[in-house]
Amino acid sequence: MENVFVLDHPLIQHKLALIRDENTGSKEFRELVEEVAVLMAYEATRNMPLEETEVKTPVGPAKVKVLSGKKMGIIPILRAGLGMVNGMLKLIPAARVGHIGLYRDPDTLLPVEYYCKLPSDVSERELIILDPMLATGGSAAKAVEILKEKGATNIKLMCLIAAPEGIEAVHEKHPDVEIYTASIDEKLNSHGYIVPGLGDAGDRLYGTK
Ligand code: U5P
Repeated sequence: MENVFVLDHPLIQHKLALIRDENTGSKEFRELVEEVAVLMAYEATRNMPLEETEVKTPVGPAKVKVLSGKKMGIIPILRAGLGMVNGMLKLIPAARVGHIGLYRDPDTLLPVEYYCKLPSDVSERELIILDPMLATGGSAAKAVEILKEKGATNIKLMCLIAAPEGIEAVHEKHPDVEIYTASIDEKLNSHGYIVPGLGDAGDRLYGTK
């Protein structure tokens, strides 16, 4: 599949197994989601551009490579996306964080924006949208649309688990968006939940139901 990257690092897969387990409580669930986000950030930043410079070690000058100062933005979709923010920031501390709040209209089933606060220079940043679950893809596609309306051209999407339907829905409208996921699951059920998935990510993170 083009522009879809399944991150199959053993640590990511092991932690995802624990995250899926219904016996994993909220405290552990939150910790694991944060840890997986660190590992996924490591994988998704593999192609960040470097530039050469020089530092002086105690022994002498050394030619070194440093990040070429590409500006990053992390965009969690409220509320489940919040669970991945701190993990991402551990590896990319200089990233700005923008928040997009979406809910699903019960009649039309379409995502409706209720909150949006983004860095002012979002069009110059490399953006990573966070939502643990890419289910119907409605939320993610809407978030991409909001960011593109503000001039963003470089957008990635990071989720723990994706449904084939969600990947298709996002790429139908936005084939340029790279999708990073730890697993592509079987399907959606009639309620829009990913099967087997992990349940409702927001509820499991925050202990609501
Ligand atoms: N969601 C879950 N678990 C699922 C499916 C969806 O928590 O099995 C959440 C996602 O985190 C997302 C929202 O924020 O429901 C709607 O997803 P989507 O159908 O717009 O992709």
